[in-house]
Amino acid sequence: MSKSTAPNLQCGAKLLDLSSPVVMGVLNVTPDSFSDGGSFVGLDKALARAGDMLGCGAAIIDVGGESTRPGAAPVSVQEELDRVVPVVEALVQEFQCIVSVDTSTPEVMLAAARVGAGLINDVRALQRPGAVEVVAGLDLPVCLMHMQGKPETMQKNPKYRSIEREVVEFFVRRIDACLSAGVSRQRLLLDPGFGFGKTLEHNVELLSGLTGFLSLGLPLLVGVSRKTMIGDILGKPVDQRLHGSVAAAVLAVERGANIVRVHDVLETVDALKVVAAIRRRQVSAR
Ligand code: 8Y7
Repeated sequence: MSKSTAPNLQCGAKLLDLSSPVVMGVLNVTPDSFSDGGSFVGLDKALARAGDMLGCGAAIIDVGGESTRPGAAPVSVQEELDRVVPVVEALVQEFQCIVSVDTSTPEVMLAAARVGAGLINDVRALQRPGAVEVVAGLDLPVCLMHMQGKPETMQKNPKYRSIEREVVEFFVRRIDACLSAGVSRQRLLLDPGFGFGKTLEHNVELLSGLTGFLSLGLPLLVGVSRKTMIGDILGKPVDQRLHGSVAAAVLAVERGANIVRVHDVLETVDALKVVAAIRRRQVSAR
């Protein structure tokens, strides 16, 4: 078992306790989101969905307005702002939770921070022009995710000499870029980016060897929920990947993940409560 050594994370005005693993609930606000068909585009629906996930025990709501699914239509800065910022603002006002913004766009990072976002989740690890500078001017943590290639083409024959080594090398480069720009180490989280320029074998190797990333000394975020890797293992479509996703989340936490990004909050929170009870070697109903 890997014991978490992650400290608390200051997320703007709120403190995220990472002494035990927490669940981040996915809130897509795209019209083309693959697993919820864009059914949460309206503000009311987004708030209701977030409220459900918080009631089920999510600690963070991750709001995303850009689909990174291969072949997804690109979104303009203005459109992303229009989709994301009102939802972030409403969530911050309505709920006592940490709102994460899933974006690579500096303008969206800035606008979301201004309305109270507590975390930046960037699948491009602040590589868009201006992103690292904008984050340096904010006081928020940021998740640096690994991706090989670009969303449009990343699943066309991804190749690595050694995936674990290459992902670590990427993390080291991006951590250095952040430190150079004035983003302190205490603000960084890492994510190997399951499914982002990776075959099934690559994903399995990464999850199996997740403890290898702990040596970087930063909190780990993992997103495997409903992904193709689960579907490929099971031979099942996206609406039948719940149990496989929960199993993968449990294994990620057991290997040291501090945050798991999921669609199915209730089921994942229950599974992690059982994990926590076994870790404490005591059982208590709560
Ligand atoms: C991840 C993510 C997605 C992930 C982090 C999906 C936005 C695809 N996946 N962010 N975003 N990690 N940090 O299937 O694995 O949810 S979008």
